[in-house]
Amino acid sequence: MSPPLVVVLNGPNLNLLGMREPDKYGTATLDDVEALCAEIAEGLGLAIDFRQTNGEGELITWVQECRGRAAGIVINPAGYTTTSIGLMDALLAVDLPVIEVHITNIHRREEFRQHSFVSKAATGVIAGLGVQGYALALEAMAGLIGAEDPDDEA
Ligand code: DHK
Repeated sequence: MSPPLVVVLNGPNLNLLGMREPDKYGTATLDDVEALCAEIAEGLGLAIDFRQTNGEGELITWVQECRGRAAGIVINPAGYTTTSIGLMDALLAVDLPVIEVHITNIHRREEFRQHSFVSKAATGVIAGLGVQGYALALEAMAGLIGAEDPDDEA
């Protein structure tokens, strides 16, 4: 049986990770985050499809395409967290477990970052743990979708 697919989506400006405000977002690049996710996913018996876009419409289309294809979605919506009702609606429409990740603790930051439309569609939210939040999200997702650990005896 093929491993369950978790789609890991990244919103605007996350392509700049590593050089973007490293005091807040750290020095890991998005390629580093993808490598971390791939390693964790393999250990959990998950397949991942890891993507980034700066476009709101593209992000919404990718969410829609998860229906019937993916077992769950991990998403860092970045700047669209606080603005995109369309993204929230797409996440509600696909009816899959959704884990929202923020590298920074948005609740300690400016007030305008603190209200998330995406949280209305999220099963859970991880914020403030740096890029390790992605690894934790995949671990939580494996539990939510009942993935089989490949190292476990049958
Ligand atoms: C990333 C962004 O790009 C910001 O727009 C959010 C989020 C915070 C993060 O912490 O990963 O406000």
